[in-house]
Amino acid sequence: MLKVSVLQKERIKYQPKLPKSLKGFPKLINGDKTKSVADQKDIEKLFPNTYGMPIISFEENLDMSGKTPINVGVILSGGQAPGGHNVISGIFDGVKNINPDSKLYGFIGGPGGLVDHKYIELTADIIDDYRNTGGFDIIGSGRTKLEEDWQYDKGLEIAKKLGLHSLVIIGGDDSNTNACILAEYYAAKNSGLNVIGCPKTIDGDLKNEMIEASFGFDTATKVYSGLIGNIQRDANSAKKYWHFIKLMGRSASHIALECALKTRPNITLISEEVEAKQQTLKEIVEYMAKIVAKRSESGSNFGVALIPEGLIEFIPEMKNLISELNDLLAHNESYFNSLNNDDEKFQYINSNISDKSSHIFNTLPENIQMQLLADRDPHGNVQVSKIETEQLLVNLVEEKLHEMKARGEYKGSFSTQTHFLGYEGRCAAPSNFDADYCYSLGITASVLISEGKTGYMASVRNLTAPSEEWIAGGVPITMMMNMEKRHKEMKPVIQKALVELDGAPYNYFKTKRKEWAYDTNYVFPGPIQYFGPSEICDATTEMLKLEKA
Ligand code: FBP
Repeated sequence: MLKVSVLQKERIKYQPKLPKSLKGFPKLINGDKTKSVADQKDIEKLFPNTYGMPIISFEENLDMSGKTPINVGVILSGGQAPGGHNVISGIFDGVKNINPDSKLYGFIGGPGGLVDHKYIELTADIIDDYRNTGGFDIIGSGRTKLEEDWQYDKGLEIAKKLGLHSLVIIGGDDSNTNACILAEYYAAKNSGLNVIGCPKTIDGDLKNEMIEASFGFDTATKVYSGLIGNIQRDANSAKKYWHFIKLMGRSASHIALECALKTRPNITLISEEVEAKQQTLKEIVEYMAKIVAKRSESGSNFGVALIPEGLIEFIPEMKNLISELNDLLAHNESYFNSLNNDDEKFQYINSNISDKSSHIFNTLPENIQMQLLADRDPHGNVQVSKIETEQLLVNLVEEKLHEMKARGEYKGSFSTQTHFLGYEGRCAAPSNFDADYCYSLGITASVLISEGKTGYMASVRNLTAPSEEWIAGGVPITMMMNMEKRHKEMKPVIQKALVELDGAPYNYFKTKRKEWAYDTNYVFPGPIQYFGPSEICDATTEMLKLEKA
């Protein structure tokens, strides 16, 4: 039994608000046939059974008669994101509503639980303790990549044993790519096991025309912005530190951009812009040092800089280096790990990457070199959360300011603090928006399941309108796919949504950033509010508001 705080007790009673079409039992409306965002021929060939399906939307219809019980298995995949428990409670309530004899099983510890046959039946007693709570601890999560037939077959074995009609995979772009591959595999085998995906990730990079937001982004950015606001207030009170804050977001800079829009710090780096402008590390450092120096002219030897976690991979020279390291280590990781000491490891790296990358590698401080060589995630990516980009930038900006001082271009003082905001927000109690959105996604998934759909992602749109008017339905996952090179091979994957440099949120930020850099314009958003007026408690992200304006 979980220990429950007073807030949590009250929060458990919260009844998530649902769109009209999900009240009662929705009727399915088939839209137009779909095609993938790119590489249509390749994707169609790889997904003959699940390609081209229509978009589905729901309409109100209260007829619930004659529905047979359904058994469902659910998997939480990848990094935690606020609201996961509400997706699960939505699925649970949805399948029980369809028929009280329906059963929901949770696979333990992520996709690995499916392969290893580790599961629990989720009953009302369990579910009720987790409603509107943060975290994924109801069944745990994991990053095991499902990529081999024997894994899919082990999944089918347990699904048959439990009489499952459907699996729901709650995950980000990689996990939903997996869901799509599984759906195709099981459809090709005529196995009767369907697969539905749900869009999760605090990174906000699983989004497109039909998926307006991944869940967890709203809560996580509210938590980070509350903390950034507190740091800004401290900076503005003490007036003695520059705070360099790295923010999670493995690849895209959505989190940094959203937090900047909410808090107006002095500097926000946007990785996508760095890449588009082909900015070098040196240029980024010069840009930051210039702002530090300019603020010091008016006596402001303090400030706040936001640094997206994924930045390092977007700096062109670093991108090449990391990609070469990823390829090298993907095929030779065990040999590399068997080398005796750091000298041998550095020698091995230097003799197996290009001269240009080797040169860059050798200009980096040793701690960053080691972090770049640390274990890859199961998808073969460098773990950017472990790279101290914030400290690297502090050191380089400091060096630059020394040079400027020597030339008489800078007279201020530069004292720093570094922070990394990531894990602080991933398991926070979901905001009202995420609580409502996730519960709606869960109910949506249950309807798609009861209608025997496979290869679909649950979708809830029109998210800046009151929740009553949200539009629920399903989107074929193949529609979001394209072919990308992963470790020298072309693979079908869901296209990652990066910050759009011609999009409204970035454009608004661009018009404001100079003013925010030199003056002190901080906003202090404070903590998430769960109880109170709707305009405070139910509001969603600045990015969605700007995108939909
Ligand atoms: P998902 O894409 O799985 O949602 O995870 C995103 C993330 O939170 C990133 O922001 C971060 O880089 C990464 O997970 C950290 O992973 P881990 O939890 O394995 O340290």
